Amino acid sequence: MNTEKSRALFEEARKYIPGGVNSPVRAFGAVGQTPRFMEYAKGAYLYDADGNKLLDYVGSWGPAILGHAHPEVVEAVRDACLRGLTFGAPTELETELAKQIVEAVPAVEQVRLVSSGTEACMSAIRVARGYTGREKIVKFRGCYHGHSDGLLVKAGSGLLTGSVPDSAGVPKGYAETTLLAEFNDWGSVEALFSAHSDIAAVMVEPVAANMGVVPPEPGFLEGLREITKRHGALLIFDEVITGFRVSYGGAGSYYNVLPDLVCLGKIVGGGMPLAAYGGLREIMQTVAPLGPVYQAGTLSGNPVAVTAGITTLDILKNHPEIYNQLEQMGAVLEQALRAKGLTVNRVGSLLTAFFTDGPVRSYGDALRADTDRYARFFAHMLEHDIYVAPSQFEAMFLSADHGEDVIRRTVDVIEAMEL
Ligand code: KE4
Repeated sequence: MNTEKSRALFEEARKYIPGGVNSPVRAFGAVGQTPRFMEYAKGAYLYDADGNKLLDYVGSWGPAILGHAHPEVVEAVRDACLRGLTFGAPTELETELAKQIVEAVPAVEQVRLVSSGTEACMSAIRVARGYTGREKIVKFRGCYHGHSDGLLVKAGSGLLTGSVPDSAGVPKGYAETTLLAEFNDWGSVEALFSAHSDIAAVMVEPVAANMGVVPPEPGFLEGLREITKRHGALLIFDEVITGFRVSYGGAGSYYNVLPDLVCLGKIVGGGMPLAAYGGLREIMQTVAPLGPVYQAGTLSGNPVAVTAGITTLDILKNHPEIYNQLEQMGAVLEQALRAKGLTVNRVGSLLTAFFTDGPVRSYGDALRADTDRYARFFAHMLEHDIYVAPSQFEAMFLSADHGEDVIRRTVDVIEAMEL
């Protein structure tokens, strides 16, 4: 595969951008390759600067559930641009998207639109602290909720990829108010509630996807719901990945567990910089200008990004067969990877192949994966023009454009793999 142009572009980028990328996981550090610089994308494919056509299983880390450059979304965004990019004033469009989210996500009675998943999670934590008057939060080792200071403690995603789960620059005080539990280990949560009476909230990815995909064990989410209720703490589902991914109603609907607050991102913005947090009306009334919890944003709810979100959710709502297709294609891919002796965790169109023996049901299990073998898997797939996540601790994402022919070709490449 010719990568000359990407190499040159990467060298130039590194002169002006730290690491040559605007988000660390894109640098391909864990797989020891030159990141491919993309020129455009369409459907299930990315087209890089060297003219390589790559079958995409990253999907921009989740947003591209309809495939890249869906014609209806692109047309709606183009029309919105012609009416102005941002007003800094309320629009009817924001109410329309807010209503779609409220109607889709059971726990959400009111919602605030923001510009990134990080902002959504950071704001939800502030609301939980403002609403309960308590300071401490519980997160799970290996879960990632964006890069706000208090949540960058033993985080997943790019931190795990670089095997440094704590960031420099986070004041000690933040780390002291962030308590760590083990995903799928309800006892580790109970121990924290026994030791701390001032826990404001438990934040969890209902399907962990930043240590690789690790689904909740039966009863785990229900257990978090019970213990937070019992102790007067809030349960926050970070559905930035799972929202509108594992089902139209997200993981709360899929597992029938109702949190108090929900964070959304990626799909909800249709690929544009848009995210959201929302929950019970009583809790959301604490948000300014109504209540004492301040949160704001120049580009929050801007009409172009909101239009992309509205159009995307409309298509997903009006075509529920998309989720059936995603489930079926995900199952075929899972089977092919299992046949190679890999441990595969999957929920619908979200999956990870772990290079390890035995089940992966926790952060500790995930850490035992052989990242060198994963790097060889990555190289094998890329040699066959298939683009998977450049890290063992991320997920594969399918889209509505990953039809049978695409999956069949992927299965053939997997079957030919010798790792
Ligand atoms: P953003 O700030 O990147 O929009 O969202 C942060 C975030 C919050 N919550 C969850 C569950 C997330 O997965 C993310 C971001 N996901 C990563 C990939 N695992 C984004 C990719 C990147 O950092 O470049």
